[in-house]
Amino acid sequence: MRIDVITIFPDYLAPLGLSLVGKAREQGMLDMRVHDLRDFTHDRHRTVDDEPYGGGPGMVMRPEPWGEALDAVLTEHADPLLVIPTPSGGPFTQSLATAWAARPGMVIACGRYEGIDARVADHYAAQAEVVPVCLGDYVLAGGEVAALAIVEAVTRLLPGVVGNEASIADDSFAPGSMEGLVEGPVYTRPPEWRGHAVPDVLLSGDHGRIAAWRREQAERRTRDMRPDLLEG
Ligand code: 6GU
Repeated sequence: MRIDVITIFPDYLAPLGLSLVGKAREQGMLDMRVHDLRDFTHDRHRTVDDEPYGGGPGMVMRPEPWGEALDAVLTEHADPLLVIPTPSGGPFTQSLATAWAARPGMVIACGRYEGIDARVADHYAAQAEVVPVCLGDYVLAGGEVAALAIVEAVTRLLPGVVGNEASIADDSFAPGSMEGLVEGPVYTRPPEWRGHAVPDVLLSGDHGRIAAWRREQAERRTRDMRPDLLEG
């Protein structure tokens, strides 16, 4: 899979050289390239933003550098997908991650939170699938942290990236796992730590009882932490 990230803070994406994503890149399963938006400016100050038309606080990203960067990068993609992290996007979910992992690639356009001139998304909708996405109900200073999350969520679903394929099928939010529930608690050795014992059932060897217990724990945890998932 090919992923291009365009940002004014290329160093923000450095963690994508580490761990699972870094390994996927080394092994050739992921071709990820980070581009500095300022390389697509032409003025002495490498300007990327300006005051909002209509007034108001903050700055808006000018369309010209985005146009030059996206013209250069999107043409490298066969079936172009343009992802725009923004607090005004639709929710980024496991089902989007799964759909995107099956595509040849994507371009992620990181703006500052006041946003990119809206004509950019409109313009590229004629030649790409343009998807504004949001991670959750809070405001980040820019799209870079969201790009990290999106790249990691998608990359770990690529065939051969996570060692244990079963651990993907079992994910909270994975379709079919414990449908619509978050995972309950997990334990490893030692059987007792600082006076806290591992629940007996997990040491029983009775796979039926263990599965039933895990299901009940997942339901309890979902009720406590994510009651929103139980509606409907
Ligand atoms: Cl995707 N972008 C920004 N700037 N803030 C966010 C977000 C994205 N998701 C949650 N907060």
